[in-house]
Amino acid sequence: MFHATIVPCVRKRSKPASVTVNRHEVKFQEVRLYLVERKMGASRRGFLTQLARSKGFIVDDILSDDITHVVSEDSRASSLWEWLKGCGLKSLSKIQVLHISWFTDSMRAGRPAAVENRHLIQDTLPASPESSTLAPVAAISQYACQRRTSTDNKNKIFTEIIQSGHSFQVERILSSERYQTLKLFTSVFGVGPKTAERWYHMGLRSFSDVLAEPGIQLNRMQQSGFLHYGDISRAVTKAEAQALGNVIDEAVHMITSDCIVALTGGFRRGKEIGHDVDYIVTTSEVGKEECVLLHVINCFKKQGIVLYCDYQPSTFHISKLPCQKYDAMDYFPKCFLILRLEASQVDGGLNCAEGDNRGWRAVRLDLVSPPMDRYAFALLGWTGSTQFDRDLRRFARMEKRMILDNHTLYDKTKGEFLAASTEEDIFAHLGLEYIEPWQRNA
Ligand code: DCT
Ligand code: MG
Repeated sequence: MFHATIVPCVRKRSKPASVTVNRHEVKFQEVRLYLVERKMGASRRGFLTQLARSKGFIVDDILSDDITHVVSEDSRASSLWEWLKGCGLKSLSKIQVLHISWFTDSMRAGRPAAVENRHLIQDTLPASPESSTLAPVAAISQYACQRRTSTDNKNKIFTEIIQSGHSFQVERILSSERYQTLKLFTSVFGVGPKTAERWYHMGLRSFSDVLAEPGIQLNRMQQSGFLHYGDISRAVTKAEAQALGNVIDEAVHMITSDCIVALTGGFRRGKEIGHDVDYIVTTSEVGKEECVLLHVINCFKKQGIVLYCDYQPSTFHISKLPCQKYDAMDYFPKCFLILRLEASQVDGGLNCAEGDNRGWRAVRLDLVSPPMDRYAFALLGWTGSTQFDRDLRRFARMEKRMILDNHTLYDKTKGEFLAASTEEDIFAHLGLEYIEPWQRNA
């Protein structure tokens, strides 16, 4: 909430621009700014006001219906909008509510900058209790969790940027030797940005450079990454993901009928291809999930289909919650695998390189086993997309004072965990309209 002393009460201005404005030549009659003092502070507000006026902008000290642009340094949309709505303006919908970045862009340009999406501070408050929490159709919410993004309209905004002439700098970076080399190295399973950077600084530029360098000791993961590079850098199809589901089903049903095998990741979001396959494997008996996962891995090993296996036991403990680490891996037992998938198991055959008649291919598979009371959170997190998850967490933190991760949802205001047995429950706790998995392709 905004403090009463810094929030000027709204009065209909009887006179046009203030006296101070008249000391400067007004160049932009059609633009009238109001700078929100909260977060900005009185002295910075005074300085920015003078700066803008010296460049020919009209800046009013009082918020009124004459204002065209409200500029705020506080990006917490909900408290800003709560205050704006309480100001009794007649035509708030006509006012652009903008982040300070629009102001600095305008000062730099010496004229009002064109309003871009990134400048907007969207109204995230519901207009009335029963109304939709999705952003109005015309405005695009800054949060991916308030947008419905199917697989066919991914990256539309970025593509627009590219087409509208800002691509020059982007293209220069993308075509640089450093970028291309890092991209090549990080495409190997087990090679992260740090290792890629180290190899680049050693003067290495190709896989043969890396493999011929005596000073490099590849770990087990990287060895498998190079060994199966051709297969695991080729896309996995939906049919192959489903075939892996059957393989997991068979293994899991050998020990218990009380089990859940659920496809997550990109394929649950309706993608036709992916870089790997992600499944949740668990049981409704809390505490038994780790056994189920170990059993599945053992089954795979007995069948001779494990090409690589990195099992990570549970590090889950209630005292670690809520997890404050942003973007951290979750604590559930999980396993990163490379499996051998037979052509005969896949509807329509394998996605193989031309001329490849081995009759099998290597595929990356991730398995995670959350205890059943955490299932909804794990399913939501592992379904992604990564960007959707990030925005959902950011929305929870910034707009609701809640902490969301793959284990739980914690309400900081109430000081309590909010239980959920379905994804719908989680969206409801956050006051968001439910977004279907295939609409989470942000
Ligand atoms: N995820 C997570 N915690 C992490 C990393 C990822 O919860 N530390 C989630 C986000 C998406 C999901 O797991 C699956 O990850 P990926 O397989 O990397 O993403 P994807 O959307 O399935 O992409 P692809 O289709 O290329 O596999
Ligand atoms: Mg995936």
